[in-house]
Amino acid sequence: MQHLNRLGIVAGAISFGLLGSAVAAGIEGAPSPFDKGGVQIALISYISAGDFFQSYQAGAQAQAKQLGIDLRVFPGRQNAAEQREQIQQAINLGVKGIVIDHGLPESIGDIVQQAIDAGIKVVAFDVNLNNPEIPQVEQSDHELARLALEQAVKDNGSSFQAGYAYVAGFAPLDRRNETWETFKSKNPDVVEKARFGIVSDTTATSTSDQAKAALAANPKITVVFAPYDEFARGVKLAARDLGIADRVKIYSADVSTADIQEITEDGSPWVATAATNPAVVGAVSIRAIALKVAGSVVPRQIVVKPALLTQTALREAGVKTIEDLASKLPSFSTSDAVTADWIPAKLY
Ligand code: SR1
Repeated sequence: MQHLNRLGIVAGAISFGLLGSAVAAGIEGAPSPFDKGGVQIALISYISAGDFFQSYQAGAQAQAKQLGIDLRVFPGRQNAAEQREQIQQAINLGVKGIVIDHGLPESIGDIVQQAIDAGIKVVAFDVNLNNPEIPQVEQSDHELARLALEQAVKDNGSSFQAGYAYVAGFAPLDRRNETWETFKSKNPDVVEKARFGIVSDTTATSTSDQAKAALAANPKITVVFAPYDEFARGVKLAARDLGIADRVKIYSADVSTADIQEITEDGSPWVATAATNPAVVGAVSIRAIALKVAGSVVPRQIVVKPALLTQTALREAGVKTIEDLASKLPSFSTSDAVTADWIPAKLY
């Protein structure tokens, strides 16, 4: 009966969108259970659309493979109920650890607690579950926003009308928003004239529609702070459609090969972004959960530091892809967060 139940659960997991898994051998000299290999870990995302999250997942998969982890990847599809269901599936599968990648704390807090009560280790990336048992990986969002805004002042001075893309409720956007609020209070001649943004499975195009209306209604906006690459993509589209790409400058977060192409193309209004390498953040998340499962002490807050990437610097260095960036900026391809001598940490 138990066997039948288990089969039923696995079939359910597949129908709810389990993406895949890879099993590898154990690591000699690693602590249990990594000495044997095939340790089941679930990566459960809230957002599965967009370059950042695809690259994050690829980095997580690469690091999992190096650790002999059988990684079960559940794509969230921006659906809180589905993410909750997937956490339940992971509990039923009997995984040793779960990485929760984004999400809405109010819809998953209790089910995550059930996982912990069942002895499953949990690590969160960019979702505040307010639980001392759960380390949180983040990209130093305050610093990331500060880097982008300092560049905005360097380029435009400290007196300008601004547009701002923001959706409340996502931990990284909320942290970046704190920096934006502080920045405005320190720079009273920076006036936020319009605020917009949508997080959905079509974030860029939906945000673009809103940005278009905001920019058309506020023709004196010269700077847009759009601290998520899908937002920046949407604002860029809007500026192009309105024919104002030459008088608006966009400052963002995140980077991908597609973003680099959009930033460096002729006449692009997207002039700077502050970013980590999302693949490295994915790898760090897997290392954190591996250390938790191995019984090691893991810090409560795990930070991957961002770098500022300007249009000028990318063009001058001839950077066309994330791989170019990683080879020209070695700190971009690695992080020394949560490592151990038994963990291979080189992704490239
Ligand atoms: C809706 S939250 C989007 C952000 O999550 C990650 O932290 C990325 O940096 C992205 O900007």
